[in-house]
Amino acid sequence: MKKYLCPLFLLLITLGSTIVFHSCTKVENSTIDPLATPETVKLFNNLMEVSKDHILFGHQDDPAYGIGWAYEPGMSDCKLTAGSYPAVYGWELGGLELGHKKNLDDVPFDTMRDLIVESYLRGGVTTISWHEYSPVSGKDSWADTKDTVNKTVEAIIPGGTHHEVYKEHLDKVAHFLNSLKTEDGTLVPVIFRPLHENTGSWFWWGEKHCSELDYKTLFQFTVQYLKEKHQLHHLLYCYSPSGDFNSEADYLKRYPGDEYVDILGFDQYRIKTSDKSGEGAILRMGVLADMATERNKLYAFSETGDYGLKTDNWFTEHLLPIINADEKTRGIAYVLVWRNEERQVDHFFVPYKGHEQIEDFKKFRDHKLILFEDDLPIDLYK
Ligand code: BMA
Repeated sequence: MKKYLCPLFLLLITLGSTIVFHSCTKVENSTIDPLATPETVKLFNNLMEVSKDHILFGHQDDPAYGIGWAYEPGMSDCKLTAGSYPAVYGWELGGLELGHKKNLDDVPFDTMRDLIVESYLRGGVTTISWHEYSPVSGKDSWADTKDTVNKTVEAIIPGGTHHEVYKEHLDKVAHFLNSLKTEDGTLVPVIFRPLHENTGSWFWWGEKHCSELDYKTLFQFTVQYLKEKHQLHHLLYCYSPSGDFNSEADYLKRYPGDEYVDILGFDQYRIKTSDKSGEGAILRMGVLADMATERNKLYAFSETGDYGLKTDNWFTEHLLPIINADEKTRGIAYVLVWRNEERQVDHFFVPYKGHEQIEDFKKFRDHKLILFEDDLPIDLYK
């Protein structure tokens, strides 16, 4: 290639994957977006590489608040107990689509943005979920899902009565995602995980509330709209149903398709080595490993946790043996536990200052398989 072309950042499309030339370095782009930013492509490729030997550890809302503190710069329950920030940070958008200044868990979006940029500059990874309020009823994700069939999905896909409202919600999400920039204008890559736990029926996009086809249409529309209408090219998409599938065929039922997913995930709580839940999680990671390998994708344990850490040594005697069970489980890119919320009983998932399981959590971090932010062996964005 001629030298003068290098700074122009050329894109060449080959059979299914893209080669990106950035500062004269050839980089394979295997994400679903041929226009993915260099940092996003690097993140994907580096996670592919790092996940051969390691699993990144993640925590929801980690630097925002914990048990006994909130919004204090530099704080983190992971840092206070295990000695480092987590390598992956989970964030949540619910409420943004209604124009709220804070999300449904009271996290101000302006603070979230700052914390996301700061963690990116330290080398951490951002993943974002979205408990969207129904574009039809305006009620939260869980409303009208128990003894009734919630028809939101069919109303918001193209041609539906509330499609325009859904687009307005997505416009707000796109605007926020597009604001995640460093001072020099670099967009922070985000693992976006919309419409999660869809094979349960506790959210309006759950299994009971929409057909397989309508769910897939909604997921596909969401990706296309953000990518094409909003030209967002710093997203990796994660599909993460609930931990209730037992085979590839099960997983594929509502899977939106290889063109729409970068990371195959699943959510499963309360896993233990001592009962069937652990075996189930191992089996699921195996299913994802095979599917991901065949498709050249990443796979992740997108949410897990032991509510209120009631199980002794949960990190080293349950989570670790499960994710360390075999070659396939060890190939997951990251495992993320949920938030430390003191306003709910038993709603914390990593130990906090003074908690009895700190030693166990430190031992977990010390295992060579596990990476917190300070343990990352390479810059994931270079
Ligand atoms: C759930 C709980 C809720 C929260 C929601 C979105 O698992 O933590 O309290 O509102 O996630 O973060």
